[in-house]
Amino acid sequence: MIEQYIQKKQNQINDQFEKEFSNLDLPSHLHEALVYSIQAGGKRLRPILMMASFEAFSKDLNKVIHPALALEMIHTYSLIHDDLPAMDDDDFRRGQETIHKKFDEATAILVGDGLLTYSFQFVVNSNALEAEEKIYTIQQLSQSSGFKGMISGQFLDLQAENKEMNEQELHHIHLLKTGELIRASIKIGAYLGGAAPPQIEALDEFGKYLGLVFQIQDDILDVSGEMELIGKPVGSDEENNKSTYPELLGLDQAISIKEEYMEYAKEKYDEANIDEPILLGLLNIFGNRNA
Ligand code: GRG
Repeated sequence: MIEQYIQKKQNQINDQFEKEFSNLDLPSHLHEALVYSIQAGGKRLRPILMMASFEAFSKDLNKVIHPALALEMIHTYSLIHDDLPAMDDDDFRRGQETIHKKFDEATAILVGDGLLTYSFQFVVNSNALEAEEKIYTIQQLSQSSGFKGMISGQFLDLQAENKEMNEQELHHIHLLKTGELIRASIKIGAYLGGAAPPQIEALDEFGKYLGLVFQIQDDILDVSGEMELIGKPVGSDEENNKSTYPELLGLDQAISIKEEYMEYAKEKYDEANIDEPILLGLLNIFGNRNA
């Protein structure tokens, strides 16, 4: 049931992207790179969370579709820039060549910049949103992806490469780099759906911990995959230069922290007092996913 929900939302998101981007009047090389980046797939986790949070309070999807796509554009831009040689220098993403490999570096930078700015234009141009709703959405999107969120998270993460980090520092980086955008997706969805302020507050906390759970599970999957491949105990991979929970505390402790956060997120979900169980199902799926 939850798997069907995810599939349905992924289809809605992909169809809408196709509709919005296929006829954009852009220089052909830039357009090709933009379409390549947005059609590469990806789980569409953040827009799905925003839609699910919205649907806990309202069913008129017209209102949330543009903010949801805007959030996915910001996420896609962050991945494109993260893959650049100046950052993580990756050749593959989502099972295909990264934009700077397939096209060139300048195009990758510009597609990333374009996606970020277009995301805000997208929200502003939506016919389904009131002025106040546009301001709220843009405030949340810009804060979570900007200096107070993902940018500082990414900066601290790059700075910490090859350095020892303690649990508190790692928690802080996870919150900023991954957590804030996921948190914003839940918060925007609830607000646009018409949630009451105490419900938004409880779901904000739910989103914060869901983001942490997602990142820890990502690290757990990385380590388990690596260890399976090379048959070494956790923590012995000298080539891995980024700190993660499994590296810092060992796999068992990382799993128990993830489970503790999942419990806390569930408590906050209960506090929000909503009937719709989809968000809770998404927490379970993303916390226990194996890919
Ligand atoms: C360059 C400003 C800037 C920020 C980069 C998102 C990010 C910040 C870096 C990507 C590296 C990374 C592993 C981040 C952790 C968050 C994460 C697991 C991102 C991948 O998100 P998924 O799994 O990706 O939702 P898909 O491809 O499914 O969309």
